[in-house]
Amino acid sequence: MSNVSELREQFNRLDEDKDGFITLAEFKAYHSRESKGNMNESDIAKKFADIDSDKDGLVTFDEFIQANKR
Ligand SMILES: [Ca+2]
Ligand SMILES: [Ca+2]
Repeated sequence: MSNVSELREQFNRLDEDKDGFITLAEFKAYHSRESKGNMNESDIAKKFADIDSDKDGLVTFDEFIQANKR
């Protein structure tokens, strides 16, 4: 179980331009780096859509926390 400060750190790593939102492009860049090519684009997009609960194409810190609570 991650605590909020760990999640914040992880969120900041994903949010490369530090605008407070994770875009699909940032999410893809992170996961293709981290998985070293083991995750394909559609898996990553699916995971992103799952976290983006209001489907506005941006993951906020709130959505990120909710997704990690499940
Ligand atoms: Ca961003
Ligand atoms: Ca969203």
